[in-house]
Amino acid sequence: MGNAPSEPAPPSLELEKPWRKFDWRQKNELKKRLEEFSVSHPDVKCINILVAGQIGAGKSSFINSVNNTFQERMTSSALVDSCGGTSFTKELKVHRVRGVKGDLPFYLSDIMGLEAKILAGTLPEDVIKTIYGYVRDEYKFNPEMSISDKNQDYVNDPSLSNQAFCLVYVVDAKTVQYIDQGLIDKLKIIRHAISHDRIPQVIVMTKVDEACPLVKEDLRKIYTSKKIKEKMEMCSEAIGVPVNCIFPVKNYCEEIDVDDDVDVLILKAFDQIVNLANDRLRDRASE
Ligand SMILES: Nc1nc2c(ncn2[C@@H]2O[C@H](COP(=O)(O)OP(=O)(O)O)[C@@H](O)[C@H]2O)c(=O)[nH]1
Ligand SMILES: [Mg+2]
Repeated sequence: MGNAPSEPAPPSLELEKPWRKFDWRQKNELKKRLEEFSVSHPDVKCINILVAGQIGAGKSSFINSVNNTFQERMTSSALVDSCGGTSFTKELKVHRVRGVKGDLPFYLSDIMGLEAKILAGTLPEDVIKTIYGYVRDEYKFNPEMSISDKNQDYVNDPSLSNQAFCLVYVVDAKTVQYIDQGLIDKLKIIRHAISHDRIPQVIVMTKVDEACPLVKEDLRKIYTSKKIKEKMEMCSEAIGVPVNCIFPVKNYCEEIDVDDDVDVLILKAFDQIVNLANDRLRDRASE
């Protein structure tokens, strides 16, 4: 009786070379640049960014993670829903990005979850109206009816400062393969409405730690993980956004201290978001 033939080694989950070049030492440089950021339009003091996505995708956690990075501690300005289920954020909530040395010139607006069913979550019309600045902070969305100009929270004549100059769509890496057609259709309506205005769109893909065991163990494997690369491609195909506009991140959730690797991924995504928004504002200034 000889030895049983050894089982073939399982295929590796890791690529030899990273699929995206990434400098893990750029945290301080990115942070400094964002802390000293100046808005490219003379009439706009702060850039508004709208954060949309499905319930539980990690929108509120992303907003908190951006603040944690700049404040160098855990913050909880956006309430995180750890129970799942229905959307915790039922109203528009605008969050200022704050740093240790003072406020930064950015607002992140947290919007109620966008759901696949026609009458669930925010209506696409409400997302579009929010992007164009027609919806006041703390407006409670009605999933059955879009806000009308009769509503006291309707801004009749929004200024450039009320408008959002980047739409961030938050997607959960664990569930990208199950993105529902109903949701894709809702997103199409939104993208169609804002694309002629060239409002940039970025996808933040969260929960990379839960989507890949390698990454859970070591976040630096995010760009050598086959699984994450696959998820990014699926996401790009389903939503129709190029891979270079998708940023994988791990949000702060269980930590009690900030971490350089978590920070640098969050900062890279945020840097790209504000630069795209600022480019659009610069164009608006010359139109
Ligand atoms: N492991 C992990 N959990 C996350 C991440 N982002 C969010 N979560 C968890 O996912 C749940 C929903 O997050 P939340 O921010 O409330 O989602 P929202 O409904 O889109 O605002 C919470 O339990 C979070 O702690 C992440 O990157 N990794
Ligand atoms: Mg939320």
